[in-house]
Amino acid sequence: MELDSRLPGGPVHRLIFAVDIEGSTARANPAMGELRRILYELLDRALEGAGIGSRHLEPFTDRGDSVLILIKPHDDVPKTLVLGQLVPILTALLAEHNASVARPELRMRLRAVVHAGEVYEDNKGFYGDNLDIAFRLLEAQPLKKALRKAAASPLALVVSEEIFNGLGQQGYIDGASFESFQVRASGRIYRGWVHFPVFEPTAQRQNNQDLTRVPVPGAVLSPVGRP
Ligand SMILES: Nc1nc2c(ncn2[C@@H]2O[C@H](COP(=O)(O)OP(=O)(O)OP(=O)(O)O)[C@@H](O)[C@H]2O)c(=O)[nH]1
Ligand SMILES: [Mg+2]
Repeated sequence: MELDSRLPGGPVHRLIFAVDIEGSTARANPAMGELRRILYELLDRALEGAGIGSRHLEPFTDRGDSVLILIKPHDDVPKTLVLGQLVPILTALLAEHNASVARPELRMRLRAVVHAGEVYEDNKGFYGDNLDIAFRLLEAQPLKKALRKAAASPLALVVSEEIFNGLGQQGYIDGASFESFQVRASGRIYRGWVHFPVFEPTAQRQNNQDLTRVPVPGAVLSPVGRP
């Protein structure tokens, strides 16, 4: 079969990570503006803490109260690093932020999704069925409900079946700490696996900084390695 050379950019394989603020439409615009500033700051700090730099990343896609981050295939950034470092660090930073702000409207809870697959790009941005799946999972009612019920957790993570199976079968995640639900995307049923990351305070993590490639105590994964 001949590929259509007019098709721009793609498919290329990317690790898909996206977050969405819970209840953003209940905020007034000034608070939302502040939350957006905080969200980007925490994402930058979490990425830096996990050792994920601009050379690994596509430009962020802004979605109002949500950000899409696409990570290029790179030996330095295995999926285990995203689940074992990026997500727990972001969760810890959120918890610290929420504990430090007096105004309740500036507290922030996030839903996060991790998926991987081929994506397409044109001069307006990225698209494709794998992004549809990731955002169906991120917007799914069972995930929203799970976060509402978990009042003490600042972040609910959903991983796609591919991620769950890939890492679970290799023993990188504790499958018993994930619960599944189903969504429909592109005419098919997809399963998502929800997890509430356990995290450690930043101070403790900084003490462990020379151990960045070693399992974080209480993080999603054990051990951190390459899938
Ligand atoms: N700028 C921009 N805004 C968007 C985009 N997609 C959605 N929005 C806006 O983002 C806001 C938040 O949407 P939701 O996440 O569905 O609303 P929410 O109140 O946070 O609800 P939950 O996330 O379900 O708790 C809405 O005001 C949308 O109009 C986008 O791609 N760009
Ligand atoms: Mg939202």
